[in-house]
Amino acid sequence: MKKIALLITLAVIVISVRAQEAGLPPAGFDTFRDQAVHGRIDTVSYYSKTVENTRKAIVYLPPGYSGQKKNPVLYLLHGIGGNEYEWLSNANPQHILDNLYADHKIVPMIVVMPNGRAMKDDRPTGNIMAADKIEAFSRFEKDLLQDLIPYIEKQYSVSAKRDSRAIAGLSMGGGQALNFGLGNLGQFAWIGGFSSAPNTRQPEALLPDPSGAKKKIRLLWISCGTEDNLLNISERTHQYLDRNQVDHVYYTAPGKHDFAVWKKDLYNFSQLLFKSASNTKPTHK
Ligand code: FER
Repeated sequence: MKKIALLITLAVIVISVRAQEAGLPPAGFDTFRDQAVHGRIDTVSYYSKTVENTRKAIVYLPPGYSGQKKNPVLYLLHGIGGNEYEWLSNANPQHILDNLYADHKIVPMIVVMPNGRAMKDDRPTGNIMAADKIEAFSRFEKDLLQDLIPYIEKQYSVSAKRDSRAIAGLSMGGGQALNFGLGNLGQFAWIGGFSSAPNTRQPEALLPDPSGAKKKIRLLWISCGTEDNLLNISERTHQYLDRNQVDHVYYTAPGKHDFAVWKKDLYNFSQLLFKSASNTKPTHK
């Protein structure tokens, strides 16, 4: 009996270690934990010269945010049918981040969830694939760089260095993150595309100077569910990066085009942010 119990225990340990290696989050990673310390959600409005309108964004402030210490910032972008609430409504990013923080697995960071459809009526209504709406996803580059980032850096206690600025997103937001991040390596050092959509630039346009970019990129993360119809976009980006010897994480795992995949992406990607290779321990505690 004891032997069987021991074997079962060992099997459970082996399976859970394997699961961690595969980047599978533990049960409860995305639910409110009573004993964990908690961050705070703000809704902000900023004036956009790009859109000539007031626009909204959701801001997650890490536990213990006081305005004393300068924080790094992750800009986290939504998909074609989403808006600034999409992550919050579907993924509990605040619980994922609070729990990771409580477990000393992430550096305290501000996470800004903007509306990436830079046009006057930025709601995902009507035909979300309409040309003017798709165009607005690309116009968001200017809004982000010239309107939103300056606002966030004025409003909050933020480290404004490129080494302290990350951009990631899902699907259309993944395409934006890769296009804007790799297109502005003077502004972003940590870049992630989750299940990136066809708005992702062709590899040669996305990264025309791989050897120059290599010196600046701190993290380039490309991920996609293996049952996602858009897998070819991530695959072509990954192959170009491999051909040009640009270090990157290519994470594919069973999954479709949905939040089950993107929650895992946030869980894994956020743990890599703002840490140096030689010091992968979180800086708090
Ligand atoms: C497309 C298929 C998917 C496309 C965009 C998407 C612009 C975006 C999906 C998403 O954001 O979830 O052909 O073209």
